[in-house]
Amino acid sequence: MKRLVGFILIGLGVVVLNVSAEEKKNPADANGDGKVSKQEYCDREAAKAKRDGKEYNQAEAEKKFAKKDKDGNGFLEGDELISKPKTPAAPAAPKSE
Ligand SMILES: [Ca+2]
Ligand SMILES: [Ca+2]
Repeated sequence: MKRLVGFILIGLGVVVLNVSAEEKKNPADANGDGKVSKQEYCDREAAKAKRDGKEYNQAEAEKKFAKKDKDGNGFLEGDELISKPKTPAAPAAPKSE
């Protein structure tokens, strides 16, 4: 019986590990609350622009944020964070990220 409990605990541990691996923190989620606020999004856009040597455009970033924020609650969460296109892109296309 003890053995069975051990197996169950190991099983639970594996499940927990899998879940946390799936719920990977979004890189834009600076404070790790699971959603990306407009501030976090803009900060990330600014950092990206800086990295790419481009000029950061706050208005443009806010526009992009508003487009992603489908329910308009001021946070990107759940499906709003998934930016994958519905039709899979050609596998040969290089990733720009
Ligand atoms: Ca956050
Ligand atoms: Ca939202």
